[in-house]
Amino acid sequence: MSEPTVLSATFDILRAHGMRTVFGNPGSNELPFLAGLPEDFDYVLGLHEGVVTGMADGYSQATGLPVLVSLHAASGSGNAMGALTNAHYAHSPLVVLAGQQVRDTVGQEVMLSNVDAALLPRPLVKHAHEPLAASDVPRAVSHAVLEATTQPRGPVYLSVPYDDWSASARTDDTALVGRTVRGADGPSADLITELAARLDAAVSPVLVLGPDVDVERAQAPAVILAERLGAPVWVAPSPSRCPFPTTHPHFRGQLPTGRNSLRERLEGHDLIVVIGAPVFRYHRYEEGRYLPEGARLLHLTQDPGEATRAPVGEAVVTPIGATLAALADAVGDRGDRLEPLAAPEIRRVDGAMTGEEILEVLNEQVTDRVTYVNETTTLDTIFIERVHMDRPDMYHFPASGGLGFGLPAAVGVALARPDDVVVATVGDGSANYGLSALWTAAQRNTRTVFVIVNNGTYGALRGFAKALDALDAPGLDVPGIDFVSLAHGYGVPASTVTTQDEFREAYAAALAAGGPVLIDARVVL
Ligand code: TZD
Ligand code: CA
Repeated sequence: MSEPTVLSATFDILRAHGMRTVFGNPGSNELPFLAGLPEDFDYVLGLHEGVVTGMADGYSQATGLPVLVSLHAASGSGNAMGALTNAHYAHSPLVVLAGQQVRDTVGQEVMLSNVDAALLPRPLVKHAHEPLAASDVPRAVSHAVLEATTQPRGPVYLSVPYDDWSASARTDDTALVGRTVRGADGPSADLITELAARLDAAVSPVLVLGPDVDVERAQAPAVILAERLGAPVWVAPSPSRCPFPTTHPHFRGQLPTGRNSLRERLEGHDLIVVIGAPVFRYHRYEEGRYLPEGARLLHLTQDPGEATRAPVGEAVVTPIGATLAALADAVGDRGDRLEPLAAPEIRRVDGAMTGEEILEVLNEQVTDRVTYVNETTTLDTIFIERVHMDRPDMYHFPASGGLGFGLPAAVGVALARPDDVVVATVGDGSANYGLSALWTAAQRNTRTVFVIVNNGTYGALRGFAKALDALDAPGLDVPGIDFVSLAHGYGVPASTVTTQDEFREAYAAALAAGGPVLIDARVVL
């Protein structure tokens, strides 16, 4: 066997962490790394770094594993920054490996030097580094992966000069392969007893659940907790995942993103228990108080940053899954069960299709092998309220609101779950930020149904323009985009539909297809 090199030691570490699927877009600096890629690794090429990173984000969310992203120097990293905002707020453990020029030429700023590499991706990564010597690269790779996967999880960044890869590895680098990092203990018996007593003492508790409940696969204990408390359940604003079955009778919907409208929904409750979400991820600015009169807020999160920056409430930093499971057991059963809300009216317009009618068809044709990726900014709130999702891990939305996640993440989820169908409902505006993911979908023949919810405009911005008295703003419409031709250009079969019946038929065929299909669904705003 040949002497271990920095490169071979790196692949051993990646393999030990289950990181054999690499998403990338290459350049000269990365070629020495890529040329050594072992046969059991799979390099998934994306044509733009935002798409590469979005695919990796989807793949990581669907597998729960850290994922290596190979990017080209500063320019490739720069292109990935928008997608990194989503990975950051989704707590996705992406390990971004950026290729650097030859170590001793970076100071001269030769072409494709990544000057001040560790500074570049801040503040979107929790850790950024460029090792000071080739011999430190394997340790730095191990460090980066452990940092990404330790709570709060999130993307990290490592810049490696390309002449480092062929250097000899240190003998004790082999020990890096077995390293793990665990948090301190889970929730203590004392903590659970104290929290359960607070919940039992509340007259009218309400649960507000966030994406980390879904990340931790803790929907089942959340259901038990809600039932035993007789408590309604809301999804915290701007959710990137769906933490509670939307078909459950206690489900009340998604909290709005403005202070006043949110507070009004929680009126009448004396204890608001927020689990696995920030308090709160507001979007629309409304001057007003955070909580209803007399209400207390208890915040259970595993992100110390979420805990420290919240404007109200009492926070406990604790693992969400274990805490929910213990609390579900510990609280008393009040015997109160809630009636489900009445089904909402579906808006219909003569001779045209509405977005709500699209969601209706998703419900008609749902199977237990569907995952949704949604990036329709006018349907974002009602998607969770209306679409029947009775399984965990069934819904993704860009976690920071940074568009360009939908199409790439759908491809990433589909690559991670080849037996499922991923349905990506994406606005006609949003689609353009990640369009070239269609190419990877075609090349990999992923089972993805891309539904372009096409209203010809940046619909959400029209709503904001009204609220902000900025209706004269230019650049709000996006007419003249031929998605069918674009899809064909990337190798994806596509058609246009203009009525709900046409959509119903096209959608059924797309679900049954063995590969990617795009439906350009024309809707009225
Ligand atoms: N650029 C990026 C990367 N992210 C963003 N969030 C925006 C711009 C701003 N933006 C929004 O926040 S919503 C939106 C934009 C441009 C309109 C999206 O239009 P759409 O969806 O066609 O995808 P709707 O349903 O018509 O709103
Ligand atoms: Ca639109």
